[in-house]
Amino acid sequence: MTPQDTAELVRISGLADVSREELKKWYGLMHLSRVLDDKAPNYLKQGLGWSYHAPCAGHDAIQLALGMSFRPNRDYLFPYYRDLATCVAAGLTAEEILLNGMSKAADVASGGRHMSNHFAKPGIGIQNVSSCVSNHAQHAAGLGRAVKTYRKDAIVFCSVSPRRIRPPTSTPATTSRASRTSR
Ligand SMILES: Cc1ncc(C[n+]2csc(CCOP(=O)(O)OP(=O)(O)O)c2C)c(N)n1
Repeated sequence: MTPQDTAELVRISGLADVSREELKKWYGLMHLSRVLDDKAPNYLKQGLGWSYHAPCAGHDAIQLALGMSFRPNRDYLFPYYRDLATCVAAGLTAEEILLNGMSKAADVASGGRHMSNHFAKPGIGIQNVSSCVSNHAQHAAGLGRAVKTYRKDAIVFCSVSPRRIRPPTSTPATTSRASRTSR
C-alpha cells in the first residue's frame, strides 16, 4: 500500500477528523484487549483460570466501535463470550477481566460464580447473560421494547455471533406445518 493509498483510506474513513489523542485512546483499548486475549490461554494452560477461552481477536475494531458507543449508566449492553474488547471499551478494566477469568470473589460480573469470558458489570449497565447461546437476545429485545414504551433515553445493545443471524427464509423445507395448513 502506497502512502497515497493510506491517505485515501484515511480520507474515506473519516479518521482525518479524529484527534490524535482519541486515536491513541482507541489504539490503547484495542491493544489492551488483545494483550488480555493473548494471555488468557496461558492462565488456562497453567490451571489458574479461564475454564474456557473464546478469543475476540479479529473482532477488535468492530468491538471497539460497539464499546465506545455504549454510555455507562445510561445504556444497556448484552455482550456475548467473545466481547472482551467491547467490554474493555465500554468500561471493564483489565483487573476486572482478570478477576472474572480467575473466578475470584471480587469479580464484578458474578463474584466468580459464572464461567470465564462471561463479561459483565451490572453497576454500569453491562448485563450478566446466560451461557445458552443467543438467549440474551430475547432479554435485550424485551428491554428495548420497555425503553421504547417508557420513552427512555437509552440504547440496548445486543451482541451475538454473526452466524446466529440468519435471513428469514420461506423455502418449503423450512415452512412450518402450521403455516402450510393455514394457506
Ligand atoms: C443452547 C446452547 N447450545 C449449545 C451451546 C454450546 N456452545 C457454546 S458456544 C457454541 C458455538 C456458538 O457458535 P456461534 O454462535 O456461531 O458463535 P461463535 O463462537 O462462532 O462466535 C456452542 C454450540 C450453548 N452454549 N448453548
